[in-house]
Amino acid sequence: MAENCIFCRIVRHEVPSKIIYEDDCLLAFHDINPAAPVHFLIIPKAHIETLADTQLSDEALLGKMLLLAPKLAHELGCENGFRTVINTGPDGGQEVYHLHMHVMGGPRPWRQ
Ligand code: DGP
Repeated sequence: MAENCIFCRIVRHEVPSKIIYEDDCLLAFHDINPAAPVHFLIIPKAHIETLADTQLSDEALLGKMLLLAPKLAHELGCENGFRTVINTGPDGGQEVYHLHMHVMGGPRPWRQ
């Protein structure tokens, strides 16, 4: 856990968020600035800064993140598909340095 990381603070329930899903290793919550009618983030509870920092030992965690995306997208009504995005590093446009997967869906057009 990183003391001042906004997503670690959401994991600790210190900062309010609209939580969709929580288990022992993952948290999913609605993005504060949605780019699509459905836009949520899936994060590991552990503070991993970027996808580029993951190790072979994170294989199961990354698999769980990917498997959770279609399950939650379906539950939130994304019947016609969805987009998954993991921004990584400055050139990837990453703003929050706690690994997160964007899941976006719903009727188009979207903002992005
Ligand atoms: P990026 O690092 O560019 O992949 O995107 C970070 C996303 O995190 C951005 O879409 C907005 C979202 N976000 C940033 N701060 C908060 C917050 O405090 N609460 C929520 N729910 N989302 C946040």
